Amino acid sequence: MDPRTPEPHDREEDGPKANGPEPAKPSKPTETPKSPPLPEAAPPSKAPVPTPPSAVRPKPEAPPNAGAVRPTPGELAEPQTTIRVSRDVDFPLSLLPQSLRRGPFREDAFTSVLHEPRTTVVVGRWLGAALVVCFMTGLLSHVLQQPPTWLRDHLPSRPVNGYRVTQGLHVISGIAAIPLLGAKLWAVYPRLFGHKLLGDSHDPRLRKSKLFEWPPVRSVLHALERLGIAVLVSTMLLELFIGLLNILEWYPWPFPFRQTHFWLAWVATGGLLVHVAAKGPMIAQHWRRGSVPGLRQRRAFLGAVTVAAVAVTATTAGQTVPWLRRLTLFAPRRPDLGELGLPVTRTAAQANTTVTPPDWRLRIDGPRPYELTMDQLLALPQSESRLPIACVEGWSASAHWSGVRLRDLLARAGAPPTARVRVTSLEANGPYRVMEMPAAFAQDPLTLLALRVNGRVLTADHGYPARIIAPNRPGVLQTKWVARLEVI
Ligand SMILES: Nc1nc2c(c(=O)[nH]1)N[C@H]1C(S)=C(S)[C@@H](COP(=O)(O)O)O[C@H]1N2
Ligand SMILES: [Mo]
Repeated sequence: MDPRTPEPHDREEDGPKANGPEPAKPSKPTETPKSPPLPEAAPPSKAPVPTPPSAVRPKPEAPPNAGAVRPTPGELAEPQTTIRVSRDVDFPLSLLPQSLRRGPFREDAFTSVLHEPRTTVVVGRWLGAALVVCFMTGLLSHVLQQPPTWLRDHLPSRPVNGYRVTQGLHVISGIAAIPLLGAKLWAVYPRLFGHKLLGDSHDPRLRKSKLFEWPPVRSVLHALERLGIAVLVSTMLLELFIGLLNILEWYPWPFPFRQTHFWLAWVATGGLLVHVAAKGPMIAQHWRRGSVPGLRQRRAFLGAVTVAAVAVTATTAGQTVPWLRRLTLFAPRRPDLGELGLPVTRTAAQANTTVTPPDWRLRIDGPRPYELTMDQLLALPQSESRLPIACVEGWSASAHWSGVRLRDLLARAGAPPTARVRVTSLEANGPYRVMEMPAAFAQDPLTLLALRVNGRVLTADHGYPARIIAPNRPGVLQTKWVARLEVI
């Protein structure tokens, strides 16, 4: 978005229609001095404080609609709420040597009235909500995928769709956060060049606590604040970026995704908490509508941001929300398309399990180890479960599975009901070759060593000869091509 787009005549209550066609009238310059102050009105026109000529950049023309604004009584009484009045307070850049005031460092480099606190607070609230959901659901996913020892035996296998819902929310809120973060950064980025946001220095509390932005670092505290923002913005961008690439199954980096994503989340969330605390007074001041005049552009901008966030969400959420499937435009997968009505993350060809060894037997190790051929497995009582595969990448799909209850197989090996189980795949290597399952999942009557899905024998891609399917589990733990179960 071009920060310069909203022209002076396009601000406040009067739209471009009222002012656009207006021919340049000679009366305009004379109107200027008595005009009520506008956001970013040229300070010389107001000039409550005499300023050294060197600090004043001559403005070629006054705002064209200066006389057309209909300020509310409140605005008249407190005109400073929306403008930069006295440059010694509002323009720390006056401390910047004149020779350096170029490009974004120019006083009038940012013309949009939307670089103001109320806009940043509203977008920040949405962004904050998305990030909180994303962080909490991400933690849950992490814990379910790799539980710490102390928690391992307390994880529930219900609700059946638990992981499906939380991971769906994780990816949905993460995707929605991208346009929201973009909008937030756009609203505040003049700060990067030392500009203050319009209006944010008019609260006496804030004015006192504000530090000048030039020189770039004025004190240790200021250095820390700026460093904090730098860490927050960079980790947040990186986090959302690698998360997005992950759902596209693209890993163009040398570091391990999951651990990096996990630790970046903590750093970013820590940075966010510090940021919210530091901006507390400003956030509180602008939390409610009416803290600054309502701007038509703000409403339009927030509307556009909402549309963008809803659009990216609606066109990707179909990968997990069945009734949004028809809108699926940008999601990497349509879960209902694919062999047996289920997508495939890692194919048999990739895992080199296309051909099952002719002497394949399921081996169950425990107090009374034994082996079963496929015929013997099929001769055991078969159970049915309707369970989803919920991939960490955000897609999920429910399917109808049938096979032998895992707990029956384990009991036959003499496993106590509190035993955990280690499952090993035929795959020679791969990050999900070996999986461990806590007792609560192993004992759940819905957990199967599945042999069939959606009425047909498993295909190689879906895990033939046998695979695990369990409720409330991340997809990566629904091990395919099972060779061995071990009571542990
Ligand atoms: N042995 C093995 N099992 C595996 C995987 C794997 O790479 N190896 N991938 C898992 C992942 S990431 C998912 S999402 C599900 C997908 O199951 P599907 O391919 O049958 O849809 O299988 C899981 N089972
Ligand atoms: Mo997955």
